[in-house]
Amino acid sequence: MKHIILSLLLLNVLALTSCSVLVKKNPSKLSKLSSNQQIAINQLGYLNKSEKIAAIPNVTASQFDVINAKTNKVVYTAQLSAAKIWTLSGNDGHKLADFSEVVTSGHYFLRVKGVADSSLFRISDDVYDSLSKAALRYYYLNRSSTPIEEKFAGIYARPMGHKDDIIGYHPSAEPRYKGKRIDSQKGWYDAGDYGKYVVNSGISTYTLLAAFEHYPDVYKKQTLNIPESEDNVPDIINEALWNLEWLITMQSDDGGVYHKLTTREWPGNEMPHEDQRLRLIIGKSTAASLNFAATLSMASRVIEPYYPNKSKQYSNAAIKAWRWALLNQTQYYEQPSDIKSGEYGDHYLKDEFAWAAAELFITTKNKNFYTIYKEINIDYVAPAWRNVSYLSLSSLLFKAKDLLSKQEYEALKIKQNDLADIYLNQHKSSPYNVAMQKSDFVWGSNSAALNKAMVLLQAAKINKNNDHKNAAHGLVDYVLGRNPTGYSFVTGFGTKTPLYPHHRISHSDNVVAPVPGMLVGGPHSGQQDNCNYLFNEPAKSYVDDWCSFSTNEVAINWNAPLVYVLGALSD
Ligand code: 9MR
Repeated sequence: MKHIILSLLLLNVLALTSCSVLVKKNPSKLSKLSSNQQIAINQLGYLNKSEKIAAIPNVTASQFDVINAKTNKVVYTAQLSAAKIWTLSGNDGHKLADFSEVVTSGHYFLRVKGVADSSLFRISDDVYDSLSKAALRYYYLNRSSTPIEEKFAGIYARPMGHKDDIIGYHPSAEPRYKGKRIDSQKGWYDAGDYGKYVVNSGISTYTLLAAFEHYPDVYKKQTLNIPESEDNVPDIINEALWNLEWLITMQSDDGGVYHKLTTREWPGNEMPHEDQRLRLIIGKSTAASLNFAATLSMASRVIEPYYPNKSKQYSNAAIKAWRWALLNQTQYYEQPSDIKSGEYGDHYLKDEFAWAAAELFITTKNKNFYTIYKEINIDYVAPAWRNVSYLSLSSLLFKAKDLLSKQEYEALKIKQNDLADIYLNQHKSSPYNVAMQKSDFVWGSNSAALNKAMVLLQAAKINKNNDHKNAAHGLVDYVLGRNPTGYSFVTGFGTKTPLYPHHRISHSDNVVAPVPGMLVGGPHSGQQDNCNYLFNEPAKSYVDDWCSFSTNEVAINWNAPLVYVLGALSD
């Protein structure tokens, strides 16, 4: 019952009606997941022409029906697959139902003898539209240094948190600035905490801007109802700019870039405006400088038509950061003993050097950067905050065709296709039809899924290969409900969604429903928190509880591939 009420509330929330609100959240009550007895579908629905798969509990029945919910008539009947076991989710087994042949828009459900009907789902080419907006609006709702206004945020309005105009320097950042203060406003909160971290901000901002750079028509049409929506700049760029304007403040006058801006300890479980602890600029690192160089360089070319002066400022700043990194190649971030906030430490920076070199090459057109890039000679895997090698490949394929010889360009294309093929093979050989391997069930596994989907969709676009698109769909289905937990992992989107994410704002805002459009980290076999997990299998090691920062937190670098993938699918 509570679930139905919450779903209705969420509908209101999404429509931004200001219904009077509500009661303080109760602490989470764990309930044994019963997904093994339920049909698992993509709870948002399926695009008209996409592959359509559902996972059925291991019943004896051998066929399934697709039923039109309006007419109650069976529109499609087919054989279930043989029983399969995905060991990453246990040994109960399941069967797959493939109803890709149903392409007519409408509301449907699945019926299989021996198990409850599936929940309703839609087939339509707009099934992802509202999520695509909400996933981007998450960034607005998590802005620092500004009040979040009711006319844009409805029930999620809140007073300004962290003006960040008087920030101290930790000795690890700039000893010569002891006692000085810096203005470091704007930016997004990283995750469930209120820190701002350059390394993670970089990849997140890049991914949003890449969505625009690769699919401009999708985002030129999209309005998000954010304060800048009335101007003539696409909203995704305006949103990215909020963080870029913070990032630019993190550069020291010598060109190096500070690692992060946080409090010494984690903030309390309180709203942003209630967190009055002193915030500090902490560390200066090669990783942050390179990440900054890559992101600002890329941003400079994307915003150029809209903000020419800023564009110039960003590209100069990027070059300055690159030069500093060349002179300080191993200034790794080491967490000072008095600091408890997130570390984002990384001692392997070949990929960061390569990414920055590639972006500087594309933006400045100076081929020396490409020579450096080639000399670094990196391997590519789906991106993550710690491994950004693939971002260079992606940018070069989309933006450097005219700057490279045919041979050079083709060589990059093959590398990209090879990587996409690895994920395609994982998809095809997976008993669950999803390209998720044991090693993907890390902290933030849902972003591992969506970053793989991004690689696959780029391959599909570049090589016009529909198989790659299907494999990407498999991963999107997985995140939105066709998985062994039965959750759609995005707050407010699906029939069973996280209600208690590790997100301080949602935890303390007195609104029952969490901020919508946030992707939670997802199953993580490490179980690196002290929560009560009901399952140990990697694909089921998830708990919808505030305490689970290692499976139920949200983060800007996790939502970014969600934004990208949904945009790419609507292209
Ligand atoms: O996403 C990060 C993950 O890869 C690390 O394993 C984890 C532990 O160091 O930290 C994650 O990032 C967190 C960051 O340190 C602080 N803000 C919240 C981030 C998401 O949990």
